[in-house]
Amino acid sequence: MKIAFKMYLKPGYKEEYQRRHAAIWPELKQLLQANGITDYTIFFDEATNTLFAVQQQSGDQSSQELGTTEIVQRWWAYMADIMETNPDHSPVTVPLTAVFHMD
Ligand code: RM4
Repeated sequence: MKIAFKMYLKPGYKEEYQRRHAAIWPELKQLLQANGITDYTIFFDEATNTLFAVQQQSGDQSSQELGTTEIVQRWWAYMADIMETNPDHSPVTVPLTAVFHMD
Protein backbone atom coordinates (compact mmCIF):
# COMPACT_ATOMS: atom_id res chain seq x y z
CA MET A 1 0.00 0.00 0.00
CA LYS A 2 1.09 3.58 -0.52
CA ILE A 3 1.81 5.58 2.62
CA ALA A 4 2.87 9.18 3.19
CA PHE A 5 4.21 11.21 6.08
CA LYS A 6 5.68 14.60 6.92
CA MET A 7 9.09 15.39 8.37
CA TYR A 8 10.75 18.75 8.97
CA LEU A 9 14.03 20.18 7.73
CA LYS A 10 15.92 22.89 9.59
CA PRO A 11 15.84 26.14 7.55
CA GLY A 12 18.50 26.50 4.87
CA TYR A 13 19.45 22.85 4.51
CA LYS A 14 17.57 21.86 1.33
CA GLU A 15 20.75 21.50 -0.77
CA GLU A 16 22.54 19.57 1.97
CA TYR A 17 19.54 17.27 2.38
CA GLN A 18 19.51 16.59 -1.36
CA ARG A 19 23.27 16.04 -1.37
CA ARG A 20 23.18 13.50 1.45
CA HIS A 21 20.23 11.64 -0.08
CA ALA A 22 21.82 11.55 -3.51
CA ALA A 23 24.56 9.60 -1.74
CA ILE A 24 22.23 7.43 0.35
CA TRP A 25 24.13 4.60 2.03
CA PRO A 26 23.88 1.43 -0.07
CA GLU A 27 23.19 -0.63 3.07
CA LEU A 28 20.24 1.65 3.93
CA LYS A 29 18.84 1.42 0.40
CA GLN A 30 19.23 -2.36 0.50
CA LEU A 31 17.51 -2.57 3.90
CA LEU A 32 14.55 -0.51 2.69
CA GLN A 33 14.15 -2.56 -0.48
CA ALA A 34 14.56 -5.87 1.38
CA ASN A 35 11.70 -4.79 3.66
CA GLY A 36 9.36 -3.97 0.81
CA ILE A 37 9.82 -0.18 0.61
CA THR A 38 9.85 0.96 -3.03
CA ASP A 39 8.87 3.93 -5.18
CA TYR A 40 10.00 6.17 -2.31
CA THR A 41 10.02 9.92 -3.00
CA ILE A 42 10.51 12.81 -0.59
CA PHE A 43 9.19 16.21 -1.65
CA PHE A 44 10.08 19.55 -0.05
CA ASP A 45 7.87 22.54 0.71
CA GLU A 46 10.13 25.63 0.74
CA ALA A 47 7.49 27.78 2.48
CA THR A 48 7.32 25.59 5.58
CA ASN A 49 10.51 23.49 5.40
CA THR A 50 8.26 20.45 5.38
CA LEU A 51 9.34 17.17 3.82
CA PHE A 52 6.56 15.04 2.34
CA ALA A 53 7.55 11.39 1.97
CA VAL A 54 5.56 8.97 -0.18
CA GLN A 55 6.44 5.31 -0.47
CA GLN A 56 5.03 1.97 -1.58
CA GLN A 57 5.01 -0.47 1.33
CA SER A 58 4.61 -4.17 0.47
CA GLY A 59 5.75 -5.46 3.85
CA ASP A 60 4.40 -4.69 7.30
CA GLN A 61 6.84 -1.88 8.15
CA SER A 62 7.27 1.63 6.78
CA SER A 63 10.70 3.26 6.46
CA GLN A 64 10.00 4.89 9.83
CA GLU A 65 9.08 1.64 11.54
CA LEU A 66 12.46 0.28 10.41
CA GLY A 67 13.88 2.69 12.99
CA THR A 68 14.34 -0.34 15.23
CA THR A 69 17.33 -1.35 13.07
CA GLU A 70 20.90 -0.25 13.71
CA ILE A 71 21.36 1.03 10.14
CA VAL A 72 18.34 3.35 10.30
CA GLN A 73 19.31 4.55 13.77
CA ARG A 74 22.81 5.36 12.46
CA TRP A 75 21.31 7.17 9.44
CA TRP A 76 18.95 9.15 11.67
CA ALA A 77 21.84 10.20 13.91
CA TYR A 78 23.77 11.29 10.76
CA MET A 79 20.78 13.36 9.57
CA ALA A 80 19.88 14.80 12.97
CA ASP A 81 21.94 18.00 12.59
CA ILE A 82 19.74 19.24 9.71
CA MET A 83 16.31 17.87 10.68
CA GLU A 84 13.74 18.36 13.44
CA THR A 85 14.21 15.27 15.60
CA ASN A 86 12.94 13.54 18.72
CA PRO A 87 15.30 13.01 21.67
CA ASP A 88 16.34 9.65 20.17
CA HIS A 89 17.41 11.39 16.92
CA SER A 90 14.45 9.92 15.01
CA PRO A 91 12.97 12.52 12.67
CA VAL A 92 9.73 14.09 13.88
CA THR A 93 7.28 12.17 11.69
CA VAL A 94 3.60 12.97 11.09
CA PRO A 95 1.61 10.26 9.29
CA LEU A 96 -0.67 11.56 6.52
CA THR A 97 -4.07 10.21 5.50
CA ALA A 98 -4.90 9.46 1.89
CA VAL A 99 -8.01 11.41 0.97
CA PHE A 100 -7.96 10.75 -2.76
CA HIS A 101 -6.37 8.19 -5.05
CA MET A 102 -6.72 7.54 -8.76
CA ASP A 103 -4.99 4.69 -10.55
C1 RM4 B 1 14.98 10.60 5.51
C2 RM4 B 1 14.59 9.99 6.85
C3 RM4 B 1 13.84 8.70 6.61
C4 RM4 B 1 14.66 7.77 5.72
C5 RM4 B 1 15.08 8.49 4.44
C6 RM4 B 1 15.97 7.61 3.58
O1 RM4 B 1 15.70 11.80 5.68
O2 RM4 B 1 15.75 9.73 7.60
O3 RM4 B 1 13.55 8.05 7.86
O4 RM4 B 1 13.86 6.64 5.38
O5 RM4 B 1 15.79 9.68 4.78
